[in-house]
Amino acid sequence: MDLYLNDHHRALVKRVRSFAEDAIVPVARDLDHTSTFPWENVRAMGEEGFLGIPIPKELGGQGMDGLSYLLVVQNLARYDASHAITVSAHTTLGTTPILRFGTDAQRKRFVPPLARGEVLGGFGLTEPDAGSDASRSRTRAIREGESWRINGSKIFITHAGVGEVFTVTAVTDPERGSKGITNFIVTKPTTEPERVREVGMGSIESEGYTEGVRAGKKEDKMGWRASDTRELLLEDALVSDENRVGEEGRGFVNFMKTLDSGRVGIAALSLGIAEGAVDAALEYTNKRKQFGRKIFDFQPVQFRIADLATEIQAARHLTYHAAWLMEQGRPFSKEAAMAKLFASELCMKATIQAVQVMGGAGYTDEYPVERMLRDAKVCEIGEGTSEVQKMVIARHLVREAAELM
Ligand code: COS
Repeated sequence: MDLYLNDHHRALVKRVRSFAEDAIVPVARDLDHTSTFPWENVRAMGEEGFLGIPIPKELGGQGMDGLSYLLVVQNLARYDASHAITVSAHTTLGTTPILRFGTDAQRKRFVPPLARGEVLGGFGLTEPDAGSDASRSRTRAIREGESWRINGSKIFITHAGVGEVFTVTAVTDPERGSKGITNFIVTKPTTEPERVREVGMGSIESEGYTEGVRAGKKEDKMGWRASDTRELLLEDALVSDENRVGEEGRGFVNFMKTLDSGRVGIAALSLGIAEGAVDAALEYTNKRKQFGRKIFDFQPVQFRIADLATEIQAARHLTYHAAWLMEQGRPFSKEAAMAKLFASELCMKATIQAVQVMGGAGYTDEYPVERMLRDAKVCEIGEGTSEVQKMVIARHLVREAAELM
């Protein structure tokens, strides 16, 4: 009996882990070294349905619950975080803003190819002067008849190169601060059309691309190296009002709501990295002998691993609880921030400790833990730094205390 998982969830976990062992483990090290986007595996994940888990079946998705989606992200990250963030950024950031806040016409036009994994999506919030302080957006949208002319630059955007469909924020009324920000869908061709053709993925070319939208330089990152991160440039991009997502002025709040779900996804991804690190440490310390016995038989090693396993269990409860609240339609912003804060800091700690108990071997690329350590760091940064999560939690605490008075 499991408080959270039913038989469908368990079967899905088995399927994801088997996919990861067959398709990801043999290539993860190489993809990381060469910082190569895993097109073959992305296509295969689309065929498995992993790129549209929580999207309704009638829109091309799998119609599964939010926990199923988190289990996919968590169990991919147990083997390779780049694959996990590709699924997570595509689903929560790339697809759900259109699903949740778009019109019927936008949903029918953009969601099915995204949910079937034929094209990749992303979202554009962060800018050179608007990171943690996300409402400081400078990207400007000016109305021109039935269209909007958008100028600005979005940075650190997952899939800005490989992807085709993006929901971005732009200031439509500079006088109104966070209430003057609006969301728009913009489209662009992928930067790797030959690879897309080779693996047999699709394109939304027939829907037309937004003129003036292009990808900038690819980032050379410390971790998540097989995931695509670039600048997304909007240079006199002319976007029809039909591509406005939600009401004018609702863009910031809608992105904050999207980030609440995204943060539970990063918590699941972090949890997966921590589990992967402990898996590797357990296996190695039970094989390697020093001073005439297995490293695992030294009590300090057992204590480290026992502490990590306990914290992993705590992270699992925080993450699945946030997912349960989300599924029930209850407020979960505070719980999402708590799960993300705790799980991301845990995966950093777990990967450092896994490298330590594995000694020299852990520090080489012969084992996956050095990659996991590099992959862990960004979990404390992306979709809101640990400091932002603490701001969110503290603001909720103040509000809750005021309600009690
Ligand atoms: N859900 C719904 N509404 C929300 C919300 C949420 N999670 N968070 C904020 N809002 C609303 C607020 O209620 C407020 O509306 P009212 O003025 O009507 O009350 C409005 O949005 C502005 O909120 P707030 O004043 O809290 O905004 P701040 O500028 O102070 O910013 C933080 C708050 C720091 C939490 C926000 O900017 C943030 O999350 N920053 C990090 C961004 C981030 O994660 N970037 C990474 C992107 S990588 S994909």
